[in-house]
Amino acid sequence: TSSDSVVTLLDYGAGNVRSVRNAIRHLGFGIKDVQTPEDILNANRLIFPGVGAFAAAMDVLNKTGMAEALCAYIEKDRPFLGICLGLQLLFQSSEENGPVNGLGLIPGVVGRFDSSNGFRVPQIGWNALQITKDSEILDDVGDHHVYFVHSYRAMPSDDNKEWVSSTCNYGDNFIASVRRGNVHAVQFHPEKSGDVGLSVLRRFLHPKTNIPKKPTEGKALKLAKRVIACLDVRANDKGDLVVTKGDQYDVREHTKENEVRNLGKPVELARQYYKEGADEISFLNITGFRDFPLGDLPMLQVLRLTSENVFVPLTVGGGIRDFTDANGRHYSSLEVASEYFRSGADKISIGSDAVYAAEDYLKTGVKTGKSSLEQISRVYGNQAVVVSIDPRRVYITHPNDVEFKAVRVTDLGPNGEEYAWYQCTVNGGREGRPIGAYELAKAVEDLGAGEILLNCIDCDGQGKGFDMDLIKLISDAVSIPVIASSGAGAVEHFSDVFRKTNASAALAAGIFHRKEVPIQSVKEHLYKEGIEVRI
Ligand code: 1PR
Repeated sequence: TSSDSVVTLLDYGAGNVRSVRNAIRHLGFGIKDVQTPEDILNANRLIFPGVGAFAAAMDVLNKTGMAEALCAYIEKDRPFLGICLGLQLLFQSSEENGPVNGLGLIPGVVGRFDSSNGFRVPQIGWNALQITKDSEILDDVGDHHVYFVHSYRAMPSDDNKEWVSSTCNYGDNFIASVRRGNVHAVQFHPEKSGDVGLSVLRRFLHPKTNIPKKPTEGKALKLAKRVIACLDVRANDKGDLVVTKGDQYDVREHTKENEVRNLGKPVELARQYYKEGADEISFLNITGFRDFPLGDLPMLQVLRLTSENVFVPLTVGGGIRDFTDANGRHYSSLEVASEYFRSGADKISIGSDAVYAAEDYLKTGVKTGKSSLEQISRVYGNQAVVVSIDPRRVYITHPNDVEFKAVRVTDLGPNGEEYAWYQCTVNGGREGRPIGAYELAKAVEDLGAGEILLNCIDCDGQGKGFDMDLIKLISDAVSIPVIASSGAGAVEHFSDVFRKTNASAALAAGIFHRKEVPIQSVKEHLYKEGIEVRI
């Protein structure tokens, strides 16, 4: 490789930059990792994908002498691309666990989004840019959505207007990208923004080639509702990892052999859904509660292979908890999660273990900081931690019959009951717990969850639509994003859930696997209905 086709990457080891690496390689470039400050000064082209928390990142940069080298490199107008925290660190300071000083190259303070005006924090999802000056690398973005995931943002002002190249609206009008000469930085994730994102990286890597602009259909205006494809994964009886799908969580065929239903191969299906326009892919290792996930190397391999050419966010769940193996070796849930992140996951999802953590928290009122949820969100940020809830509907005649939050149901119960509460379960729906979905959702938000994946055992695989009563209850109760799941059977179910509830995303499995309703049709339907989606 000639030095022209090598890009220098500043990875200080705080999180998953695997997807940035994969995207660079996908575009035909080699990678040289920064080991010393001199590597920064000698770079031809430098990419800085900031991950983790602002203070921790500045600490590393200061201690290693990289902060000084970065400032010198940027002051010399050398080709630079900062991503996410890699944009924020260019500013004077941040309020994240602070105030903490940044590199001080751009005037302004990075502050937290205000959730009091009804916007959910973190901002997770595909949003639109207002391009304020020519930035070259954004030439293909135009009217398309790009993927953001963050709780902090920098604001445009008179002092930094010479830098700002685009803004984005999410309650506030915040800085989405900056550019001065050869120095670029973006708040969104080009490596997770599909084809449009890859073109941002391509234009940075090949600045002088005249790549024609891509035509755009539709116009991105605001945060889009996400459509997520979910792959429930487990080993079948032969030991092969397959995508399966249950009816109310029962994944076995009702035949004499009683085999695990096999709907395809995880890596292939994920790729296909990415190409068809899925905004995100989730893998749920549905037997992770009993099999230790790090013993389950195939799942890590699935993530590694998928992230090589799927450039939208990947979530993985199943079995994230502390574990002691047969040899007495103890693994913390944080180690398990770290292994998932290193293998290409952007978010991890916790089911059973979050239920136990919430039960303890509600009992004692004390945040111990020791639960998986708390530990992982402290290290990787709230936006990286999803809590998956698996509730089952329990009908009651009167809301005061239980100590948990009940709702008046749209469809009466089998004995004419007018109310129901939603009982949380663990171990793939096998065991009911003394906590409701409402109580759980509020508790895990307190404990640091950044998003909720809301399933419903009654609706799973039924194709009769989402449980609106449940989704409304939960999406109104918390201020983090809620993903509606279970029961999608037709495109109208998606428009329904977005009209009638405050869900930020809708997830489906069966209809995609059985090719009954392609993702593209869901998107087209939502678009026609005037619901903002990424086309
Ligand atoms: O408890 O941390 O080990 O996590 C286990 C994870 O596996 C949880 O997220 C739990 O939801 C999931 N899980 C466990 N057992 C099953 C099962 O089906 N037997 N799958 C299971 C749950 C529901 C969704 C499904 C939607 C949409 N999955 O994944 O994809 O209901 O389906 P549909 O569109 O076909 O209706 P832990």
